[in-house]
Amino acid sequence: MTTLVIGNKALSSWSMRPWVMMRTLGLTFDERLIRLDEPETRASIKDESPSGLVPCLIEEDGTTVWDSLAILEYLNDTRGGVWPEDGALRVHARCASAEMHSGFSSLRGTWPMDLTTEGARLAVPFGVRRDLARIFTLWSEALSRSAGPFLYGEFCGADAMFAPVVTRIKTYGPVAMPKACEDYLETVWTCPAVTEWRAGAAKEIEAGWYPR
Ligand SMILES: N[C@@H](CCC(=O)N[C@@H](CS)C(=O)NCC(=O)O)C(=O)O
Repeated sequence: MTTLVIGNKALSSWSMRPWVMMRTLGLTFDERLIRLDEPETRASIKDESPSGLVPCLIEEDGTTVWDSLAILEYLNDTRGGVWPEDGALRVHARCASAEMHSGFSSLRGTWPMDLTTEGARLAVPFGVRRDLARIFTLWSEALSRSAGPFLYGEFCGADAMFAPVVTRIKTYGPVAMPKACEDYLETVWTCPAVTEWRAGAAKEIEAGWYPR
């Protein structure tokens, strides 16, 4: 069976992306969770993933895909359904996903995904504000082209890429944004795959993984 190697559900934003996509596509896969920030984390991940990072998808035939966006592209090639069918929407979705993958470093660095601290209400420094403004522009463009409820209509790879932005805003916000973006935020936060991921994070908290 296909295996997806991931990190903690409360913390690993890059793992969340392919996981929610695979769940939404209804794919059957084994999940192998390696706890981050433990003395043996690096060695355990290195046994599975050539980059020493999660996520990493491993097929039964040994095919190994070790990067979140590469996993989405691989899933699209092998299973289909990751990107919108409409060509213009597909280009936009891929550009938005690439921009998320390579950019928004202030948002990612200052507001790390952390589902253990819901309601943390951090300050919104300039870099975060600038990144969020660009993200809301992207979301607004996509939603006006597709009419929602997800960025390009149905849940697709771009929604998976932005899902950890939704959780960050839920954790550290509120943040003012256009109404269409607010609706989108709730759509992602409550969709089945993201709800299931959050339930997994809640179990980690209950199990005492994050002592205060
Ligand atoms: N560009 C990579 C980034 C992967 C990444 O940074 N993963 C983090 C967890 S979210 C990791 O594996 N960290 C290993 C560690 O903390 O030892 C991707 O898109 O998959």
